Amino acid sequence: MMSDEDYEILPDDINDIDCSFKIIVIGDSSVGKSCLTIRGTKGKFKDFYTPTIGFEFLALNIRIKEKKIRLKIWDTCGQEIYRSLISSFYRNASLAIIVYAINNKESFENLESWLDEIKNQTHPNLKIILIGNKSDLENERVIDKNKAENMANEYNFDLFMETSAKTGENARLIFIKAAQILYDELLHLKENKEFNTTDNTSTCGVSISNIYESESDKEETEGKRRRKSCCK
Ligand SMILES: Nc1nc2c(ncn2[C@@H]2O[C@H](COP(=O)(O)OP(=O)(O)OP(=O)(O)O)[C@@H](O)[C@H]2O)c(=O)[nH]1
Ligand SMILES: [Mg+2]
Repeated sequence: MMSDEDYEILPDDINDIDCSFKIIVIGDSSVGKSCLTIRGTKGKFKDFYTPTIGFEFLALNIRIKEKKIRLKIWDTCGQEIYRSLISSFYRNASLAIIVYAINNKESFENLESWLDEIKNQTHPNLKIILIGNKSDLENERVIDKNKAENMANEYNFDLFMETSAKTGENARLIFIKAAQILYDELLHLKENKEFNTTDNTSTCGVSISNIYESESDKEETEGKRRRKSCCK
Protein backbone atom coordinates (compact mmCIF):
# COMPACT_ATOMS: atom_id res chain seq x y z
CA MET A 1 0.00 0.00 0.00
CA MET A 2 1.11 3.54 -0.73
CA SER A 3 2.50 5.90 1.87
CA ASP A 4 -0.21 7.07 4.20
CA GLU A 5 0.67 10.72 3.60
CA ASP A 6 -0.21 10.76 -0.06
CA TYR A 7 -3.75 12.02 0.25
CA GLU A 8 -5.69 15.21 0.71
CA ILE A 9 -9.26 15.88 1.78
CA LEU A 10 -10.91 17.97 -0.94
CA PRO A 11 -13.78 20.46 -0.67
CA ASP A 12 -17.33 19.13 -0.96
CA ASP A 13 -18.16 21.20 -4.01
CA ILE A 14 -15.41 20.23 -6.43
CA ASN A 15 -16.73 18.89 -9.67
CA ASP A 16 -13.70 17.52 -11.50
CA ILE A 17 -13.85 14.15 -9.78
CA ASP A 18 -12.01 11.26 -11.46
CA CYS A 19 -13.71 8.33 -9.75
CA SER A 20 -16.60 7.71 -7.44
CA PHE A 21 -17.37 4.69 -5.31
CA LYS A 22 -20.36 3.55 -3.34
CA ILE A 23 -19.68 2.61 0.27
CA ILE A 24 -22.25 1.05 2.59
CA VAL A 25 -22.03 1.35 6.37
CA ILE A 26 -23.79 -1.54 8.10
CA GLY A 27 -24.06 -3.16 11.53
CA ASP A 28 -26.40 -3.42 14.50
CA SER A 29 -28.51 -0.58 15.70
CA SER A 30 -26.83 2.01 17.93
CA VAL A 31 -23.23 0.83 17.43
CA GLY A 32 -22.45 4.32 16.14
CA LYS A 33 -22.64 4.05 12.34
CA SER A 34 -24.22 7.47 11.89
CA CYS A 35 -21.96 9.14 14.43
CA LEU A 36 -18.87 7.66 12.79
CA THR A 37 -19.96 8.68 9.32
CA ILE A 38 -20.74 12.21 10.45
CA ARG A 39 -17.50 12.45 12.44
CA GLY A 40 -15.48 11.08 9.54
CA THR A 41 -16.98 13.37 6.93
CA LYS A 42 -17.98 16.53 8.85
CA GLY A 43 -15.87 16.29 12.01
CA LYS A 44 -18.93 16.59 14.28
CA PHE A 45 -20.34 14.38 17.07
CA LYS A 46 -23.89 14.15 18.36
CA ASP A 47 -24.34 12.72 21.83
CA PHE A 48 -27.97 11.67 21.55
CA TYR A 49 -29.36 8.73 19.62
CA THR A 50 -31.61 9.19 16.62
CA PRO A 51 -32.14 5.88 14.83
CA THR A 52 -31.52 6.07 11.14
CA ILE A 53 -34.63 5.28 9.13
CA GLY A 54 -33.73 3.71 5.81
CA PHE A 55 -30.43 5.38 5.10
CA GLU A 56 -28.61 8.71 5.13
CA PHE A 57 -26.38 9.73 2.28
CA LEU A 58 -23.08 11.57 2.76
CA ALA A 59 -20.09 12.17 0.54
CA LEU A 60 -16.39 12.79 1.03
CA ASN A 61 -13.92 13.86 -1.65
CA ILE A 62 -10.36 12.67 -1.24
CA ARG A 63 -7.33 12.92 -3.50
CA ILE A 64 -5.25 9.74 -3.48
CA LYS A 65 -2.05 10.29 -5.43
CA GLU A 66 -3.16 11.67 -8.81
CA LYS A 67 -6.82 10.67 -8.55
CA LYS A 68 -9.66 12.70 -7.09
CA ILE A 69 -12.03 10.21 -5.54
CA ARG A 70 -15.58 10.73 -4.33
CA LEU A 71 -16.81 8.36 -1.66
CA LYS A 72 -20.59 8.12 -1.80
CA ILE A 73 -21.40 6.88 1.67
CA TRP A 74 -24.71 5.21 2.50
CA ASP A 75 -25.17 5.14 6.26
CA THR A 76 -27.86 2.49 6.72
CA CYS A 77 -30.26 1.62 9.54
CA GLY A 78 -29.41 -1.16 11.96
CA GLN A 79 -32.97 -1.64 13.16
CA GLU A 80 -34.40 -4.80 11.75
CA ILE A 81 -37.85 -3.38 11.02
CA TYR A 82 -36.45 -1.05 8.36
CA ARG A 83 -33.99 -3.48 6.85
CA SER A 84 -36.21 -5.08 4.26
CA LEU A 85 -36.80 -1.60 2.88
CA ILE A 86 -33.17 -1.02 2.14
CA SER A 87 -31.55 -4.32 1.26
CA SER A 88 -31.73 -3.45 -2.43
CA PHE A 89 -29.68 -0.32 -1.70
CA TYR A 90 -26.67 -2.50 -0.91
CA ARG A 91 -26.35 -3.21 -4.62
CA ASN A 92 -23.37 -1.88 -6.53
CA ALA A 93 -21.38 -1.14 -3.42
CA SER A 94 -17.63 -1.28 -3.89
CA LEU A 95 -16.85 -1.38 -0.19
CA ALA A 96 -18.68 -2.17 3.05
CA ILE A 97 -17.81 -0.78 6.46
CA ILE A 98 -19.17 -3.22 9.03
CA VAL A 99 -19.43 -1.76 12.51
CA TYR A 100 -19.82 -3.29 15.97
CA ALA A 101 -19.32 -1.60 19.34
CA ILE A 102 -16.56 -2.86 21.66
CA ASN A 103 -18.98 -2.73 24.60
CA ASN A 104 -21.75 -4.65 22.84
CA LYS A 105 -21.26 -8.42 22.58
CA GLU A 106 -24.35 -9.00 20.51
CA SER A 107 -23.26 -6.52 17.87
CA PHE A 108 -20.04 -8.52 17.44
CA GLU A 109 -21.86 -11.86 17.37
CA ASN A 110 -24.19 -10.51 14.70
CA LEU A 111 -21.37 -9.69 12.28
CA GLU A 112 -21.82 -12.95 10.41
CA SER A 113 -25.50 -12.32 9.88
CA TRP A 114 -24.58 -8.92 8.44
CA LEU A 115 -22.24 -10.64 6.03
CA ASP A 116 -25.11 -12.95 5.05
CA GLU A 117 -27.43 -9.99 4.70
CA ILE A 118 -25.29 -8.31 2.05
CA LYS A 119 -23.92 -11.44 0.38
CA ASN A 120 -26.68 -11.80 -2.14
CA GLN A 121 -26.74 -8.13 -3.02
CA THR A 122 -23.06 -7.48 -3.53
CA HIS A 123 -20.13 -8.74 -5.53
CA PRO A 124 -17.96 -11.49 -3.95
CA ASN A 125 -14.99 -9.20 -4.30
CA LEU A 126 -16.63 -6.46 -2.25
CA LYS A 127 -13.97 -4.78 -0.11
CA ILE A 128 -14.72 -5.00 3.60
CA ILE A 129 -13.51 -2.92 6.54
CA LEU A 130 -14.34 -4.12 10.05
CA ILE A 131 -14.72 -1.42 12.69
CA GLY A 132 -14.89 -1.80 16.46
CA ASN A 133 -16.42 1.51 17.54
CA LYS A 134 -16.73 3.23 20.95
CA SER A 135 -13.07 2.63 21.79
CA ASP A 136 -13.39 5.45 24.35
CA LEU A 137 -15.51 3.10 26.49
CA GLU A 138 -12.52 0.98 27.45
CA ASN A 139 -13.93 0.28 30.92
CA GLU A 140 -17.04 -1.26 29.32
CA ARG A 141 -15.11 -3.35 26.80
CA VAL A 142 -16.43 -6.88 26.25
CA ILE A 143 -14.84 -7.58 22.85
CA ASP A 144 -11.15 -8.20 22.92
CA LYS A 145 -9.20 -6.44 20.20
CA ASN A 146 -7.34 -9.66 19.29
CA LYS A 147 -10.56 -11.55 18.89
CA ALA A 148 -11.80 -9.04 16.31
CA GLU A 149 -8.42 -8.98 14.59
CA ASN A 150 -8.57 -12.78 14.26
CA MET A 151 -12.00 -12.60 12.76
CA ALA A 152 -10.84 -9.96 10.26
CA ASN A 153 -7.98 -12.26 9.21
CA GLU A 154 -10.15 -15.32 9.06
CA TYR A 155 -12.67 -13.63 6.78
CA ASN A 156 -9.99 -11.93 4.71
CA PHE A 157 -11.31 -8.46 5.44
CA ASP A 158 -9.27 -5.65 3.95
CA LEU A 159 -8.82 -3.79 7.22
CA PHE A 160 -9.71 -3.82 10.91
CA MET A 161 -9.59 -0.76 13.17
CA GLU A 162 -10.98 0.39 16.47
CA THR A 163 -12.47 3.85 16.45
CA SER A 164 -14.33 6.37 18.55
CA ALA A 165 -16.84 8.69 16.99
CA LYS A 166 -16.91 10.47 20.34
CA THR A 167 -13.21 11.37 20.60
CA GLY A 168 -12.73 11.22 16.83
CA GLU A 169 -10.05 8.54 17.11
CA ASN A 170 -9.49 7.00 13.65
CA ALA A 171 -12.89 8.21 12.43
CA ARG A 172 -11.60 10.06 9.40
CA LEU A 173 -8.91 7.46 8.85
CA ILE A 174 -11.60 4.89 8.01
CA PHE A 175 -12.55 6.86 4.92
CA ILE A 176 -8.99 7.66 3.91
CA LYS A 177 -8.12 3.97 4.14
CA ALA A 178 -11.28 3.09 2.21
CA ALA A 179 -10.23 5.46 -0.59
CA GLN A 180 -6.73 3.96 -0.60
CA ILE A 181 -8.08 0.40 -0.77
CA LEU A 182 -10.33 1.33 -3.70
CA TYR A 183 -7.52 3.20 -5.43
CA ASP A 184 -5.31 0.11 -5.10
CA GLU A 185 -8.10 -2.02 -6.54
CA LEU A 186 -8.32 0.26 -9.55
CA LEU A 187 -4.60 -0.07 -10.17
CA HIS A 188 -4.89 -3.81 -9.79
CA LEU A 189 -7.72 -3.99 -12.32
CA LYS A 190 -5.87 -1.81 -14.78
CA GLU A 191 -2.61 -3.69 -14.47
CA ASN A 192 -4.37 -6.98 -15.03
CA LYS A 193 -6.43 -5.54 -17.89
CA GLU A 194 -9.45 -7.15 -16.31
CA PHE A 195 -11.69 -4.56 -17.84
CA ASN A 196 -12.26 -3.15 -21.23
CA THR A 197 -14.25 -0.02 -21.30
CA THR A 198 -14.24 3.64 -22.07
CA ASP A 199 -17.11 4.35 -19.74
CA ASN A 200 -16.03 7.22 -17.55
CA THR A 201 -19.25 7.72 -15.70
CA SER A 202 -18.07 5.84 -12.70
CA THR A 203 -14.68 4.78 -11.55
CA CYS A 204 -11.79 6.14 -13.59
CA GLY A 205 -12.91 4.34 -16.69
CA VAL A 206 -13.55 1.16 -14.74
CA SER A 207 -17.15 0.89 -13.81
CA ILE A 208 -16.65 -1.23 -10.76
CA SER A 209 -20.31 -0.87 -9.94
CA ASN A 210 -21.28 -2.41 -13.25
CA ILE A 211 -18.72 -5.13 -12.85
CA TYR A 212 -20.03 -5.93 -9.41
CA GLU A 213 -23.58 -5.91 -10.61
CA SER A 214 -23.10 -8.78 -13.02
CA GLU A 215 -25.24 -11.76 -12.05
CA SER A 216 -22.91 -14.23 -13.70
CA ASP A 217 -20.11 -13.07 -11.43
CA LYS A 218 -21.93 -14.60 -8.51
CA GLU A 219 -21.22 -18.02 -9.93
CA GLU A 220 -17.50 -17.48 -10.14
CA THR A 221 -15.25 -19.95 -8.43
CA GLU A 222 -13.31 -18.92 -5.41
CA GLY A 223 -9.97 -17.22 -5.82
CA LYS A 224 -10.21 -16.45 -9.49
CA ARG A 225 -11.84 -13.18 -10.28
CA ARG A 226 -13.75 -13.19 -13.47
CA ARG A 227 -14.37 -9.59 -14.40
CA LYS A 228 -17.02 -8.71 -16.85
CA SER A 229 -16.25 -5.75 -19.01
CA CYS A 230 -18.97 -3.25 -18.68
CA CYS A 231 -21.30 -1.67 -21.15
CA LYS A 232 -20.91 -0.62 -24.76
N1 LIG B 1 -19.15 6.70 23.93
C1 LIG B 1 -19.43 6.65 22.63
N2 LIG B 1 -20.70 6.77 22.21
C2 LIG B 1 -20.94 6.72 20.87
C3 LIG B 1 -19.90 6.54 19.93
N3 LIG B 1 -20.46 6.52 18.69
C4 LIG B 1 -21.78 6.67 18.87
N4 LIG B 1 -22.07 6.80 20.18
C5 LIG B 1 -23.42 6.95 20.76
O1 LIG B 1 -24.15 5.77 20.46
C6 LIG B 1 -25.51 6.08 20.15
C7 LIG B 1 -25.89 5.51 18.79
O2 LIG B 1 -25.17 6.15 17.78
P1 LIG B 1 -25.65 6.17 16.25
O3 LIG B 1 -24.52 6.65 15.44
O4 LIG B 1 -26.92 6.89 16.10
O5 LIG B 1 -25.91 4.59 16.01
P2 LIG B 1 -26.30 3.85 14.65
O6 LIG B 1 -25.41 2.69 14.51
O7 LIG B 1 -26.33 4.82 13.52
O8 LIG B 1 -27.78 3.34 14.96
P3 LIG B 1 -28.98 3.02 13.88
O9 LIG B 1 -29.14 4.22 13.02
O10 LIG B 1 -30.19 2.74 14.70
O11 LIG B 1 -28.57 1.81 13.12
C8 LIG B 1 -25.63 7.60 20.24
O12 LIG B 1 -26.14 7.93 21.52
C9 LIG B 1 -24.20 8.08 20.13
O13 LIG B 1 -23.98 9.29 20.81
C10 LIG B 1 -18.56 6.43 20.42
O14 LIG B 1 -17.58 6.26 19.67
N5 LIG B 1 -18.38 6.48 21.77
MG1 LIG C 1 -27.76 5.49 12.31
